[in-house]
Amino acid sequence: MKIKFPDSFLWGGAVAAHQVEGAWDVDGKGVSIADVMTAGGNGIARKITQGILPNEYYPNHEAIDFYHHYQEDIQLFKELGLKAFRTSIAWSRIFPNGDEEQPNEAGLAYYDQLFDTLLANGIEPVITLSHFEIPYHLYEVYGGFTNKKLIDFFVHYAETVMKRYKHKVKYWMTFNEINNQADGQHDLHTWTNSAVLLEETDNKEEKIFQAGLNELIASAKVVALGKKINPDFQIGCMMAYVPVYPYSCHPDDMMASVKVMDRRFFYSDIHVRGEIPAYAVNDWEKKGYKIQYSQEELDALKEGTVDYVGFSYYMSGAVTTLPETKGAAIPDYPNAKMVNNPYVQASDWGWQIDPVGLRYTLNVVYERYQLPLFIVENGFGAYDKLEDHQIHDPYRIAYLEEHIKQMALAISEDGVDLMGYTPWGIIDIVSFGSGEMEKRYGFIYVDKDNQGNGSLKRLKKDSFAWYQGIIAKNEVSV
Ligand code: P53
Repeated sequence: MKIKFPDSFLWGGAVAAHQVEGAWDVDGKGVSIADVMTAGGNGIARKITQGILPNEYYPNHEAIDFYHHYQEDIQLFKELGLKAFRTSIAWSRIFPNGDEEQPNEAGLAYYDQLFDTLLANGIEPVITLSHFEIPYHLYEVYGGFTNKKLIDFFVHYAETVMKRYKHKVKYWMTFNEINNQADGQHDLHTWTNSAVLLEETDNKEEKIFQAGLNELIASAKVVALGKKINPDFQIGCMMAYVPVYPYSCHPDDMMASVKVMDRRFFYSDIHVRGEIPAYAVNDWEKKGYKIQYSQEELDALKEGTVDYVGFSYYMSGAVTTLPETKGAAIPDYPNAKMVNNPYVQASDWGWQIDPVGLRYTLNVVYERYQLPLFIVENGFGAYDKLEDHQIHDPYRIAYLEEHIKQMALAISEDGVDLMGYTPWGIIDIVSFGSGEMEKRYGFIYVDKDNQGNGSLKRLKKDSFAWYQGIIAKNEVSV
């Protein structure tokens, strides 16, 4: 059967400023938390250094130099037929330290030109305010988002850009994948979500709940303010949804999956409902956590609920309590562990490929919130081979096609209200998790390797023409 997408469906592509722009110290930009992350590798963690060290390689400093290539890149996006392009504003281009009163005009002017170029080519900008790019100074001086001062700094930054681009940008998101930090154990996520580095002696979970709640308060304030700046703004949250299935039908496995999922839903529950969920309040009380919030902040949460739920979807997971299975421990649920799902395959980076999990997620989230949904990231990171100036990437086409089919089924069979789809890394970019260039997602290849060598030349992959066809037809066969 053929399924048609709504005429208004936003087919697009997504990136983040720090993963594409480069020009890390150009036109007055300050150092961001992404600028002190070295290159890791497949299975090798990136290092977070104290300041910029002379003998380290920082892949985001140049990235794919989108800062100077955006004109030609946008021509390729236009040729693809994109209706929307999701990127972020690098906070430290606008406020180099994050705590200034006055913004940096050169940074503001850059995004004027970027948005003007997109609009002139019929492409709607979809903008994330904080995509792992907090000014480094806000870590050095204030210790990141565990400090309530960052709420005001973020609101000031958001107000500045929302006023400046009020006639250019309609779709906004506040904090990218705010729930990555949910388990609080990994430096990578507490750092990139919150500019926080925890000590072994810290109660990691308590601190990361505090940072997350502060971000949720900041986000709600920005939603309310944004609506005053322009009532037509659509302001959403941005979640990483990784559905975690019960590995078996043992009732304890089912319960473990609910618990693990709630820990990640915590963030969108607040974004959407404007209140701290009972399961969290109960948990904090039992553990004796002293999470700080005032009545004024609770009112702000209520007043600034989001218009839509934006999310990324790459993979699913599974959890079990069965003693005979091996898996990774979950700090909060001593009897449960994360295990591989024997029914799905994984990518070269171990990400489990599960298109039906996307339909499942669309259903569960739509039922939970009854708000429009927007898939703002989905894609397949893979090693591509350049042969004779061509890149044949049938694996990427297969991954995306299967996910798009499930998305179509969620719309037509399940009645889900889906605004659009902006696959991740429309053009090859620096991987967030590993810092590699060779974990590629793009429909457009960029000639650059993991060590930073290459001409930065752009080249269309096979997936380019395939995606162009999907957008032009605006329908799929399932
Ligand atoms: P890379 C975990 C689960 C799902 C998405 O990731 C995630 C993560 C974090 O590792 O991150 C998002 O580049 C993120 C992007 C990122 C993209 O997924 O590690 O929003 O910035 O590039 C893909 O393969």
